[in-house]
Amino acid sequence: QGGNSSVGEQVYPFSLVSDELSLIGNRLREMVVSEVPKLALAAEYFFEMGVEGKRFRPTVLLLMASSLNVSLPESVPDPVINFSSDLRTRQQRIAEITEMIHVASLLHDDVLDDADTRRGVRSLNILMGNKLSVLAGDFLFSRACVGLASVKDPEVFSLMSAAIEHLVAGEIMQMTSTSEDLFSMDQYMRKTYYKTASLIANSCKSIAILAGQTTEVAMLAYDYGRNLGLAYQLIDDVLDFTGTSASLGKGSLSDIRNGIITAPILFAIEEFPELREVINQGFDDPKNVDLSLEYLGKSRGIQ
Ligand code: GRG
Repeated sequence: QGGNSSVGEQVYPFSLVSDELSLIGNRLREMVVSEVPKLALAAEYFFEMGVEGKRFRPTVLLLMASSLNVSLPESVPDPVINFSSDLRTRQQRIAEITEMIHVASLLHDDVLDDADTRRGVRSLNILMGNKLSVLAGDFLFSRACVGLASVKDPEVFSLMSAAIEHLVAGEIMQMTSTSEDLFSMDQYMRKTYYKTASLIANSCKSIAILAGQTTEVAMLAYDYGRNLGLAYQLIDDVLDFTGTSASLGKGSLSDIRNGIITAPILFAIEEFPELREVINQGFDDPKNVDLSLEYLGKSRGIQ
């Protein structure tokens, strides 16, 4: 982030909106102020400098705003940042709220998965306990709702609310998958839409609606966000499979260790059909754990 927006031919998307991203970082820290000190401490944990994450969602949304707002009056000098300050401010709210919902879901996710690391540091559930982590996530959701109300657009409110519901649905799909679901690529894509892509799709659509774009353009923004979100989660799942603990900021192969079957595992099963049987038999038996890690290790060596 920061610095020149281009080096040679390459343009870094983050630097096109780096000033706005730091504004959003400040706003997020302001939005989680609470008179209950322990809650404020917990809620701001993943908004601190150094553990703020990649800010992928706000970056996409700000860039989407830049590309869609340009069809509004031509007199405005800088289409990237200073388009119409009121419109741009409302779109910044969407970027902040989206990031806040994302962080809230990470807090809950780490409790559900009993994760000990997040963003390369100790997860909040390890640091302050599961109960405080859940409550901090709830607090962030309620602050996100307050932010959403300030945007004053009922359609955007319902799109973003649906995205929150989809996060829950995706997580439940992941938790309650039958063996057939687990080994189905279709089901994997469905779960991935709910768990990851819906939030990006619906927030992109919200940016288009606020820009006053037609229903057709808003749907294109939605499709763009949906496809980007699906690709993002696929890459995240591949990295869990191919990365090392040091590069990931968490243990590698953590999905399979948690009983979660992702696309790369499905592809590994195509290569080693015996792996399906081993996974089916469960990881309670250390022999199965060793055997499946051996298959996965071979598969990882091939790609
Ligand atoms: C109570 C509304 C509510 C939700 C709870 C736990 C849960 C339901 C949903 C979790 C969904 C989840 C964890 C999806 C994973 C999405 C994902 C790709 C996370 C990693 O995103 P990055 O790489 O992370 O953008 P950083 O750390 O950079 O922000």
